[in-house]
Amino acid sequence: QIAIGIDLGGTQVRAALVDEHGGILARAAEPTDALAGPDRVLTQICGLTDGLLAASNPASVVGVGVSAPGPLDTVAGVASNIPTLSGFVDFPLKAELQKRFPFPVDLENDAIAAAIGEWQFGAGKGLDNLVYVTVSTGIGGGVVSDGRVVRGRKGMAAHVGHMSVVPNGELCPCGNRGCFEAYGSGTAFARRAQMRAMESSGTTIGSDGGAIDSRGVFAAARDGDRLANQLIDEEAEILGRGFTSLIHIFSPDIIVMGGGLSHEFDRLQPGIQAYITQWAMPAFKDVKVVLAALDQNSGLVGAAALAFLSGK
Ligand code: BMX
Ligand code: ZN
Repeated sequence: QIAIGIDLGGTQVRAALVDEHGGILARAAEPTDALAGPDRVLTQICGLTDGLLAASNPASVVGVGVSAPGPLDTVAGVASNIPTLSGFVDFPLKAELQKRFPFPVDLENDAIAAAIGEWQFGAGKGLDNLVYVTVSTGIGGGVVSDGRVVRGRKGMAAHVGHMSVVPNGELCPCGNRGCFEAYGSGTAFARRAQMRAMESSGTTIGSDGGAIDSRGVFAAARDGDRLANQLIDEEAEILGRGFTSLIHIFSPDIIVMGGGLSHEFDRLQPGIQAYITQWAMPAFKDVKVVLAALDQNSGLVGAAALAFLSGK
């Protein structure tokens, strides 16, 4: 038995045939035609899956799981407004997908899909309680509690990036100020690096005149740049503070960190863990932050896992 996983993102549409153990049997991807509207994007999804199915001709497909950027009402199956994909406004994504596939279609918010992938096949395999956090352009989350996926009203639970952490703080893309995402995301980290590099002398950050991104800051830190190392320590503290709140709220066995910034997990982890050890309440201090095991495939494989889970 196999399932089809689709990861619809603002930059790439990816599709994979996945087996019951989370193994990727075949995969295909292309840049999302993000400005062309839903019809074109749905055609892309079908084109990729048709190609995969034609090439491997699997005996039985249990279903198609689709991960898409939130907030997505997965109960109604409607995308109310996907900022990175034009025309996805009050769009009945699930029904439109179902029209095009002869298999059952499941829809999931991207970070919840990634949490499911890590839970079923990755860093959280065999555990009943985990919080997955993606630290990337924004900060997203997914929660498994008591062996069940927490979906909440409209299937939009675990938007952990929008916990307010600073009164009247930095403006967040959601419109509020002071959200965890506005401080801890890769975007926020790069912006802070940019500002502080301008104010300080003796740093190599931005010295080549190019745009400052988080990768460059980590590279500078490895070369011994003091400001870069300080910025990273601060980022680890911000993440540690947010994760500590999540630990208190959900009492997970582990926190799984994914997303672009998790590529620097080894550098960030000690600071994050130190924050938790210092500030979590005594009974929570031993909760570990671990790296997502499926890397950028958590959502893709998690989407496919939806099909297996709903078949049970
Ligand atoms: C935002 C929100 C979440 C998402 C998170 C991480 C939108 C479009 N997205 O908080 O639904 O999970 O960003 O997104 O409002 P990423 O693109 O950084 O992975
Ligand atoms: Zn916000």
